[in-house]
Amino acid sequence: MKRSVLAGLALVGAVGLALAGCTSGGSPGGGGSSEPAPGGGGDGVITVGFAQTGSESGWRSANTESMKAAFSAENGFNLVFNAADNKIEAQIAAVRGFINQGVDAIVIAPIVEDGWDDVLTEAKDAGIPVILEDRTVTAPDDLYASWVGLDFKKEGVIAGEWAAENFGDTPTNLVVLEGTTGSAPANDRAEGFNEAIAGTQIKLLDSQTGNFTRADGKTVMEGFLQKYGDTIDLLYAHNDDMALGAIDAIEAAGLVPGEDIKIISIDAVRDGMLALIDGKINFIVECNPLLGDLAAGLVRDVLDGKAVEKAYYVEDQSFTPEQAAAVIDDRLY
Ligand code: GYE
Repeated sequence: MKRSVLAGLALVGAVGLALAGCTSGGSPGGGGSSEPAPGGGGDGVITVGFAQTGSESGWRSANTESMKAAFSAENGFNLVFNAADNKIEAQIAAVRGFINQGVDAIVIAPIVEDGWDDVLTEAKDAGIPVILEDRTVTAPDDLYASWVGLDFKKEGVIAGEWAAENFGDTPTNLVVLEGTTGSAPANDRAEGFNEAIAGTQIKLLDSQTGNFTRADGKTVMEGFLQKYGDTIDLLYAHNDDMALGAIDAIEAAGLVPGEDIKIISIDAVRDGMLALIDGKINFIVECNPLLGDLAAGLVRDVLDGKAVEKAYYVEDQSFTPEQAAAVIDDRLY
C-alpha cells in the first residue's frame, strides 16, 4: 500500500499546513485553492456526509471541532454531520442515509474495523467517494478513496518501549484499559505495546475495555483495584480519558496515581497533559485529532479527479511531565 507520512504536524496542527498552502510532501488538498470544487448542486457547494463515532472522549471533541471547522460553509461545504453514539449499526445506517440522500462525498471515522464491506460497496455502486479519517477498516482498499489518521500500532510501541525501559528489569504487575472493542486503535495499541514489552519482567494481570470513556475507565479500574489491590504497579490506558477516570478510582482507593501506580496513556489532550504535569500520569503518547483540513483536502482532491494515496499518516510525538510542561501553552487541543 502506498503510504505517506505528514511530518511536523504535531505541534502546529493540520491548520498550519492548510494555511501555508503547502504543495510539497504529497499532502492532500495541497493546492490551497479557494476555487469551488465540483459537486452536486451546480452551485459549487460540496455536500459531505460525515459519520463520526460519537462523543466518547476529549480527543473526539477536538476531532469533531476540527472537522466542522474544515467542512464549513465558508470553505464551500455543506456538512451533514452524524454522531453515532458509538453504536455500529447506527453508524452504518447513517452512511446508508448519506447514500440515499445523494451527497457528493462521505467521510467516516469507523467505530470498528470489521463489517464495512457491504455499505462501502453500496457507496461505490452509487458513485459516491468515501474518505476515511482517524480509524481504519479491514475492508478491501478499493472500496474507499483514501484514509488519513495516525499510526496506532506505533503509538502502542512507543508506550511499550517506555514501559520496558523504566520497569522491564523489575517484576511489574500491569493492568490495561482497552479502547472500544474491535476498534483499530484498541487493536493496534494493544499489539504494539505487547510487542514492545515482550521478554521483560512486566506481567499482565488483567486487560478490559473501558470504551475510551472516563466513566468506564473509572468503573473498570475500581474492579481491578478490588481484585488486585495494591499489587498493581502499572496501568496502560489506551486513551487519556480512561486514565483520568482511573485516577479518580485510584485516589478513592487511597492510593497515589503516578506513584503507587504508574500510568501511561495515549492522546495528549489538554486534561491528560495537565495530569501528566501534575505527576498523576507518567508518560503520554500523542495522537493528533486535528485531521479536518487534511480530510477536506482529500475530499476536494478526490472530487477533482486528482490522484491520492490510500493512506496518509500524521506524525505523533510523546511526552514526559517535563516535556509536557514545556509545550502546554502552545497546544491547540
Ligand atoms: O485515541 C480516543 C478516541 O480513534 C484515535 O478514539 C481515536 C481514539 C482516541 O475516543 O480518545
